[in-house]
Amino acid sequence: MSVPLSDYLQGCRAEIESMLATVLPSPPDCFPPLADAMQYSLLAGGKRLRPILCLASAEAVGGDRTLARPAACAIELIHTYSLVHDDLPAMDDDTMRRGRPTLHVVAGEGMAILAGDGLLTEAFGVLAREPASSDPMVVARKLRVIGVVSGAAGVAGMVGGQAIDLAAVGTSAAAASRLDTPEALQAMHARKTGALIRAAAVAGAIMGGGPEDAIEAVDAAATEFGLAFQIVDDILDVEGASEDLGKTAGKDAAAGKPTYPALYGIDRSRQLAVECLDRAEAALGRVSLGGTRLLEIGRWIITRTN
Ligand code: GRG
Repeated sequence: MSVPLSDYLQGCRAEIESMLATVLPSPPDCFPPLADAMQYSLLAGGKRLRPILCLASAEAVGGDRTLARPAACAIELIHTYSLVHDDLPAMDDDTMRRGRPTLHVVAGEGMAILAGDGLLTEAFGVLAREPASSDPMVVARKLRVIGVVSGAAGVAGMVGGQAIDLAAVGTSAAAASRLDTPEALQAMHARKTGALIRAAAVAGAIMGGGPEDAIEAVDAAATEFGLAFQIVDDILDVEGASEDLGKTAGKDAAAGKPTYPALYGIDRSRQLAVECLDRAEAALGRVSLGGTRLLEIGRWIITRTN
């Protein structure tokens, strides 16, 4: 009998938190203020959705989740860097994240930029080094995961999505109109938020040694999870309270950003998120794998309140 989802999430989080606490270089290898800045953002909580998805995907394909743990943590480092940079005055200019003042508020903009750079770079060091093994099979999986993660984090993924989003913010009608169709909005989010969520699941399935059809099914399901995550994020920006979210609520509307609730209304947006889950279920059902936990995580994504 499998454990309830809440216990499962708690177990994954404990595993991830203990690795995150030791994964970054510390003094004397790292300049102390830089080490403090990286730790400040990395160890500030957060749902740890991406690493959990990574571990659960390794298990869903019948693999050992400990092999996926370094990739899970590396992806959380990359996610944290993206939040630090996104919060900068030059981007979203936010003062609250994960229930704390944002890094640039406490450490200054320069140090926040460097901490983000450090988190991103160290993530690839972790992916290359761990799990430490000379087994050619493990080495080949690690190399493939490095390709998947760099693709998702880079210009064809998160960085590219952020650039498209940034270019659509402005006073000109031309800028605003760049994201005002459902297709354009979805394509931007698939890169900006979806790509890393997808990469987390695919990395787990690869490290877990899944067969190709299982990796593809996990990829298809995680693509739906990524979209559902963004739809719910937009809904929470309208309905959530800043204290629950740990970040400033209502920013999208205040900035006049195109969002799912703005395009479809709240009820239809909720329905769209449920439809993502249905498609994820269908994708996982096409191959025989232990996808039940992944679907539970999908349900958590659409019912979450922060
Ligand atoms: C700066 C290159 C660069 C990219 C930034 C993802 C992103 C790209 C910025 C984040 C902006 C944002 C708030 C997007 C909404 C979706 C999102 C990624 C929310 C934060 O992720 P959660 O909810 O955060 O998983 P926690 O704190 O729980 O890890």
